[in-house]
Amino acid sequence: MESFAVFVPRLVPQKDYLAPGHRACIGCGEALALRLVMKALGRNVIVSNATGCMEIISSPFPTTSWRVPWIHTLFENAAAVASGIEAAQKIMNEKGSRTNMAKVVAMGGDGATLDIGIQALSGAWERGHDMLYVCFDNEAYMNTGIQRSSGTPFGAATTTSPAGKVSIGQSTWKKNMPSIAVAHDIPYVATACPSYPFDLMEKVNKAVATKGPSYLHVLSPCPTGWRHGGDLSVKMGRLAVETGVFPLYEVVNGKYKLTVDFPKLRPVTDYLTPQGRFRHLPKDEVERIQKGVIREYEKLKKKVEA
Ligand SMILES: Cc1ncc(C[n+]2csc(CCOP(=O)(O)OP(=O)(O)O)c2C)c(N)n1
Ligand code: SF4
Ligand SMILES: [Mg+2]
Repeated sequence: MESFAVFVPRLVPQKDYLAPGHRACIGCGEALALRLVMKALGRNVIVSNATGCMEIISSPFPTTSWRVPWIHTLFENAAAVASGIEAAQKIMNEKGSRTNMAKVVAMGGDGATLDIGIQALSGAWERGHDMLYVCFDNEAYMNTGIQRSSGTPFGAATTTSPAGKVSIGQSTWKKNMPSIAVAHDIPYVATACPSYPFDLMEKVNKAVATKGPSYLHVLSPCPTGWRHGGDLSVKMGRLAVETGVFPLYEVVNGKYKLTVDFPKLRPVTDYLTPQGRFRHLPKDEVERIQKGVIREYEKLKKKVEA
């Protein structure tokens, strides 16, 4: 008997809550990620947005790309502002002056999240606010000129970790922010990438349906800072996942699950070679990165199997 593959249509919501016409660079993976996050969130949301590329490109006075209530916060306090919004809504609801409870979402770049805003975020998680925090990780302080952050990967050249005779670029390993979130014992933590749009949107939906704090760490390819063609952003995200550099997983109440897995990882050179920020790396440093990626992937697999 002939067998037919069952075609299951998966539809992306048509409505955009981040309007087009913003000023992101051509091929910006972070703007694509934000657009998908906003599609999944829908209209009933209040956004607290740290200073960074996504705030800069979306709100040049007197215009705005935001079709939902949106607050531009400082670089360091998006999570604190979101905590206040969530607490205020709760009180208003208890007193009967507000019955429509909007989803509360804070967002920021890797600099805003892993470095300068980590204290505000850790406090919000410890207090247990019912809110989602989304980190758009393009692995450097991009909007101010590609300075390194603690999210910049080992070996990458940035303007403050330049590659040259005495330096191979970033000399430290990327901070593992999802693990830091898990260590706070919050109920939902996940990694995502706009190159896997359905996986990303499903995680947004799960995160906001979770009672309590949730965290989404989104790898966001940045052609300007990573120095690859604007047409390669989606491919770069896919290669990050297929090489094991950025695995896609979720942690629900402490239980790890890979949401995309491969029987065999591709070599990291597939991911590193097309990017100008890694082009200076000698063979032995590439091998060091390859070993580091396999080591981390195996550690993650053990957590999944535990
Ligand atoms: C206290 C403070 N220090 C520095 C800045 C300048 N500043 C604004 S955004 C930014 C970098 C943002 O980097 P990131 O959070 O990674 O977002 P990206 O631009 O990469 O999306 C910096 C250094 C600031 N606004 N406030
Ligand atoms: S610098 Fe990078 S993240 Fe920022 S708007 Fe340009 S491509 Fe996007
Ligand atoms: Mg950044």
